[in-house]
Amino acid sequence: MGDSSSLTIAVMGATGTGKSSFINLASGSGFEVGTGLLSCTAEVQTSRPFHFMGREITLIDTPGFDDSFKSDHEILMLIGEHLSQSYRENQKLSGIIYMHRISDFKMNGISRRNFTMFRSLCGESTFRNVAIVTNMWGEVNEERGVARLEELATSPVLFKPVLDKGATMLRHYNSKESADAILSHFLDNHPITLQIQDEIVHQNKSVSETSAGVELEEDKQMLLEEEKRKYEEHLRQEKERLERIQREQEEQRRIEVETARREHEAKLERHKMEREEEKRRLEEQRRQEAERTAQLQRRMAQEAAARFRQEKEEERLREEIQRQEQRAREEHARLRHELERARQEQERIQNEGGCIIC
Ligand SMILES: Nc1nc2c(ncn2[C@@H]2O[C@H](COP(=O)(O)OP(=O)(O)O)[C@@H](O)[C@H]2O)c(=O)[nH]1
Ligand SMILES: [Mg+2]
Repeated sequence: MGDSSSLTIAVMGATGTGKSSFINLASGSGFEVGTGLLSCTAEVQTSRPFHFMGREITLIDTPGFDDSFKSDHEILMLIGEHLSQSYRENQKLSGIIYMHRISDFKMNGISRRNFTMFRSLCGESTFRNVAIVTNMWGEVNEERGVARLEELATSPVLFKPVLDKGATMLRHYNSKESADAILSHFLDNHPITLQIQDEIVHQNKSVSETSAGVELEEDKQMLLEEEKRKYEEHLRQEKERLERIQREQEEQRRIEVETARREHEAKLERHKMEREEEKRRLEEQRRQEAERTAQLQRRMAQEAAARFRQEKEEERLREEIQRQEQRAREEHARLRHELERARQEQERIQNEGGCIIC
C-alpha cells in the first residue's frame, strides 16, 4: 500500500447520506446499506482495493456522528484510531468525500455537527483534496435542488469556508457512471495528511486531545449548555404558562364571584321589590278592607237609622191605630148608646101607644 498508483479515499458524512451505497457502487463492495430509521453497524470499513483507470483505489466507509447505537466520542475514537493506524502504515488519503443529501430541506443540527467534525478531522490544509458530494437529486425538484446547492455553496456557515480553501462540489446521481466521475476527480491529487493523523501520529495526542476531540468536547459542552438553555427556557415557558393559567383561573374565578355577587344582588333587589310590592298590595288590601268596613259601618248606621225611623213610624202608626180603635170604640159605644136610646125611645113610644109613623 502507499505506492503512487494506489489511492485511498475516505467517505464521511451523516448517517443515511448514502456513503455505503456510494462505496458499493464505486467499488463493487457489499457493505450493508441502511433500510430503516436506525443506522447500520457503526464501524470504519475499508473496501477491497479495486482498479480504476490504471489506479488501485481503496475507499474507507466511516460512520456518521449521529449513530443510533454509539456515542459521538466512540465514533471519533473509531475514526481517529483507524486513520492514525492507516497513516502509520503509510496509507495517506488522496481524497475525502463529504456526502450531503440535496433532498434535505434544511441543514439541521446533525448535519452541522457532522460537517464541523469533518472540518476538524481534516484540517484546513487538506480542503483541496475534499469533494462535497451532493446526492439524492432524484428526491428533489431540480430547480429547488439548484437553489439549495447555491445556498450551501455561498453561506459562510455552511460549505463556503471549505470551498474557499480549495474543496469542490460534485453531484452524484446514484449510478456507476456518476460514482466513476467522482472518483476520477481525485486521480491527480497529492496524498495529504489529515489534521487528526498529524495530531495523533506526529504530536502524540490522544484522540480526545485532537482538534476534533476538543471540538467534540466543546460541542458536547455547547450541546449541554444548549440543553440547559432549552430546559431553562422550557421551565420559563412552563412557569409562564402556569402563571398564565393561574391568572386565567383567577380571572375566571373573579368573574364567577362577580357574576354570583351580581346575581345575588339582583336576587336581593328582586326580593326587596317583591316584598315592597307585597307590602303595597297588603296596604292596598288593608285600605280596601278599611274602606269596605267603613262602608259597611255607614250602611249599618244608615240601616239602624232607617230601622229606628221605621220603628218610630210603626209606633206612631200603632198609636194612631190605637187612637183610631179608641175612637172607633168610642164611636161604637156612642152609636150603641144612641141606638139604645133610640130603642128605648121606640119602646117608650110603643109603650105610650103612639105611633110614630102616622
Ligand atoms: N434516492 C437515493 N437513495 C439513496 C442514494 N444513496 C443511498 N440511498 C439510500 O439512502 C439510504 C441510506 O444509505 P446508506 O448508504 O446506508 O447511507 P450511510 O448511512 O451514509 O451509509 C438507503 O436506503 C439507500 O438506499 C441516492 O443517491 N439516491
Ligand atoms: Mg453506512
